[in-house]
Amino acid sequence: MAKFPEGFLWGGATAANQYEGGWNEGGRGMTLSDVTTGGTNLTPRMVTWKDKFGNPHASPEHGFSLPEGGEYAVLEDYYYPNHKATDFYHHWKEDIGLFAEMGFKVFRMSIAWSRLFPTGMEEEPNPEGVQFYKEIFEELKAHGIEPLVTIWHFDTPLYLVEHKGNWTNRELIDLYVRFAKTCFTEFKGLVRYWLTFNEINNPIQFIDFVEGADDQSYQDAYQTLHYQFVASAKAVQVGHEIDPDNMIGCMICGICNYPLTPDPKDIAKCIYTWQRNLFYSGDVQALGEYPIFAKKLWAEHDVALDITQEDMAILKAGVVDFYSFSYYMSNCVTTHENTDKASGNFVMGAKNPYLTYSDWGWATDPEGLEIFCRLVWDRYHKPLMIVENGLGAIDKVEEDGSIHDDYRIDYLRKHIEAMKNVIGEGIDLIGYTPWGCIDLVSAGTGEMRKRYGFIYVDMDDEGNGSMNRSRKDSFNWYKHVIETNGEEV
Ligand code: P53
Repeated sequence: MAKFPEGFLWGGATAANQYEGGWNEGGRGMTLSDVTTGGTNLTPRMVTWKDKFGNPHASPEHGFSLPEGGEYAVLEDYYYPNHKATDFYHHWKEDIGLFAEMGFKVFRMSIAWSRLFPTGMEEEPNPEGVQFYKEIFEELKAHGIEPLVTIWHFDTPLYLVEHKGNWTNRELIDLYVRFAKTCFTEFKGLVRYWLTFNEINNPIQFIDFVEGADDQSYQDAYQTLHYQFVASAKAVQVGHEIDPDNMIGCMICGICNYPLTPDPKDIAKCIYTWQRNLFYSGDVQALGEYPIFAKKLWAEHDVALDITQEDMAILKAGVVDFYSFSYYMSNCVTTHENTDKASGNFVMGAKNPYLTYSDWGWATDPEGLEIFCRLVWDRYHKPLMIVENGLGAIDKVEEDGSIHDDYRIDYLRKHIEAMKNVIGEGIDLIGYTPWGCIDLVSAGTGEMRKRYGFIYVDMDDEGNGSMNRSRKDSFNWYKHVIETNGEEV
């Protein structure tokens, strides 16, 4: 029976915009999530804004771009779940204490760009922001917990989105690099493990969700990716210069794709999906150059990218040290008419009759995790880290305050067994940080009720609740898993 290696990094994962809160405290600037409302499984989150006459509007977030003269706005009649999120800002000491109680070796969190650079344009970082994170990293160290820091987790400062054209503007590269360099410098000696961009492949992976996506949408998605690849590669170089001990990884949204039928057309479409959604980004970040099929992908939508010779050299010199990914589910692709669709947030493939689905339409598939690990290991030969995994579910608090989340334990157990299998095959898997180790706001729907945590936070979709923390059954279960280094799951 395979064993987890000594020093395996067990822990949990979060992100600033979904967990931290304190949106208007400590000198923090705004991000897009501060003007995004809550949604549900099947109704989109809305972005709120004012037109040039000052009239208020709310528009579905996907594919939204601000009309001429408009500006993003926080409107009175709406609730914005990310403002307070689950308030790490005021609970960090208590929360880190709970992570330590579970025996975490690593804790994944992100640094809010707009807390260090409120608009993204400042020359110097906001000292209060730097101090905030420094104290957190020191607290983690005091508990023997290694921080794993995501530099960008979807939260570009709103100013850059509104006034600079977001990531379709080359200027964002240097602004990001200044931010990343600040992180490497200020937190040197405290943080060793870094991820440059969370789920960098999403703009192209989820483009099929953007209603009315046209060639311009593809142009923007591929250009965004290119500038982020260059920014990431520059950050990797800078990070290594500042501290050669830094381990800097990419982070890919890992979905395992299957063909629905043995029709060769379905197989071809499945391979295409792996290439476009996964290998396109992974190859650039882990191998340092665009794959051969990139040209074909661009040509499909008449995409003409701004790529310079210098960019190519930067990509080559900024290859990541390890490959990290999120893994929640698999997906079926087909060229055939099919009426049995899996539906939910970020899911629209054919339904897989061999799998069960979560309340949000995500297919539980631990076997898919094994397949994913084998494919990316064979391709990159870089250490792998699973930096998100978990089951979003509604939890019931019993009268005595206990929470019996055996469905979550069951999901995680199966995925840990899958990890054990691939480790047994010789794959170098170095860590596991299940998502939302403490309850936080869902990225896809903005809901609180879609919970992932070992730790429950008393807060609902409308913003009512005490923010009190409590241990779910999974808390003690995971503590035991870590204690036995995965021997007893
Ligand atoms: P939520 C879609 C599909 C897979 C992963 O997602 C995704 C998304 C975007 O929603 O994102 C990652 O909160 C992301 C986290 C996010 C987590 O998955 O929609 O890195 O920020 O919270 C779970 O249930």
